[in-house]
Amino acid sequence: TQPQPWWKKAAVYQIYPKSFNDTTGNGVGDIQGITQKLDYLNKLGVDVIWLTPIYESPQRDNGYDISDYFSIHAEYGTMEDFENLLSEAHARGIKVILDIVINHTSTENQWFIESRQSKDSEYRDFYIWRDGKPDGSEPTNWQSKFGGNAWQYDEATCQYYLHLFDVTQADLNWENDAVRRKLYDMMLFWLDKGVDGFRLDVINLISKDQRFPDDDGSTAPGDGRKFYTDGPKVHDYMQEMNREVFSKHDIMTVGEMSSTTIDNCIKYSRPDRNELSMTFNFHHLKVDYPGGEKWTVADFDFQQLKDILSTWQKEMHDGGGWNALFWCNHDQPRIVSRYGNDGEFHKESAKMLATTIHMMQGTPYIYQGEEFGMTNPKFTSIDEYRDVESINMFNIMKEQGKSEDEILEILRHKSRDNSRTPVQWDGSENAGFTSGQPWIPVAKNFREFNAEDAMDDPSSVFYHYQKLIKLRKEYDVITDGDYQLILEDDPQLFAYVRNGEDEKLLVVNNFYGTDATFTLPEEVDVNGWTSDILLSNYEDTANVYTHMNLRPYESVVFRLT
Ligand code: TEU
Repeated sequence: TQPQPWWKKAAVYQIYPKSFNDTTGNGVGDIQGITQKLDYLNKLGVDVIWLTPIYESPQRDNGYDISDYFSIHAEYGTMEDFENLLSEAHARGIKVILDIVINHTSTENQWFIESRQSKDSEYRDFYIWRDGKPDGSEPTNWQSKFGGNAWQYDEATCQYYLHLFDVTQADLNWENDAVRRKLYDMMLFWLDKGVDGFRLDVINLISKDQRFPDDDGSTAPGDGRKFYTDGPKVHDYMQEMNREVFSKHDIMTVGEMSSTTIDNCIKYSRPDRNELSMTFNFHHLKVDYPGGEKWTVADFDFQQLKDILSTWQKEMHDGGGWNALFWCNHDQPRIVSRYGNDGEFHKESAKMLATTIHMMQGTPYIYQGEEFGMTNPKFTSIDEYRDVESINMFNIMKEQGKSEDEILEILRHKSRDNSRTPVQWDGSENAGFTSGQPWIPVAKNFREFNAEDAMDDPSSVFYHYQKLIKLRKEYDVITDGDYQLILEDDPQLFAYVRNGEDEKLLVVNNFYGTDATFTLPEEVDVNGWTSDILLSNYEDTANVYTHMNLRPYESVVFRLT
């Protein structure tokens, strides 16, 4: 049998450099700021750090709009700073993976600048150019994910280019061999420097249906997703990329999969298909989108959450795929403010949520600040927002006739900026993030929740994450066991069993701020087994796994042998 790949027992920490740690006083985080915090990350126990894009970029979408794949964005530092970070991380046994954005580039990228100049440019076919419809309107009715039509007319050549995201993020033409070759060479350049893998941005959108049809609107008006999500050639491209790039190094790769399916994720991540190590999907983070609508305020649907996570656990396991496990990233509101409680039960609920996801099968990801329970900032004015999507949606909702108060309430729950406020390192000015003016306001609760206080408190959320990371290394059942949801219909409990060779884990989580009772169902056959408590978020949880009275947000992990 093959040895297990190292990333199956790893925990990954996501860094959004802009908001992580500023050493120069310009209000923007930087690479040296990351290097300074490596000891902190080492203490947490993470094995890998993932940096969201650090390449040269006009920063319309905070680096997801790359203008030069081969250089470092000047505000973040220099190539030397990056090489130094890499060697300092490696010296501590921490691997570094880069975010690679290859569905699109910035329109300031040299390739696009040349492409737009003339129809004869040698770079013309690097992007997706089309004539308008006979009446001059856009080639298709597809909507951009950031609002508005996904095609932009360009006067120089009287054609439209496709941009699934912002108008400054032009989609690359993956049908063109030369594009793919250039991108593979670029990835090899970073691997040669010693990076340990990639997070691939919206990688399941790269293959477009070349007929470019209009969407009939059956899912949502102008929803073009079915014509480019997990598109016709995407698995061929992944296999080619694996052959040309990944297979040459011992690395991990994680694909960000927008609106994907389990079948596709099994294909992307099953080892014998030689595509990716694992996949991110977002279905469990859409259970507060009633009728698929993100831009509205709604409670999360707890039954749906259990159902989605459990289905993915089971089917990815049975199909031989591998999940990335996560609650938070730079596009999602903070989980403790969302499915937890950021008031009275902050600590309990933050720990409970962590346990729920970390005891599942897959590789867990922790987003900066999550490890001590950072919350949504609850901004009260549009002037505090920076995100291009939030600002676009603010304007669109205003045009639709919503009141400003209503829109601000929606943004307080749904904006991507909820997770992009500076990391709260301590209780000093600007939360210790910068000595200057932060590029986005610091959340007002930084004196209440910060890393320094968490480090000083043995019962903090930080040490709970530290334990979870350690448990994964100690107990193979976390990595290998199968998954069984129990008490499926319980309105308050998310309970499951992980079945290993000769050990089991019983994980019981109360998702609400009121008491709940748990009775072990008969289907879990553990007669005569003994139990240990591996982890709990209350100090005095009794070691009785057959029947329990759970307190608000109580969460317990029993190991049965
Ligand atoms: O996000 C892709 C994506 O589909 C989303 O999570 C998106 O942000 C969301 O649907 C908007 O509501 C990735 C990056 O993570 C994101 O930050 C970038 O803006 C986007 O790709 C474009 O590169």
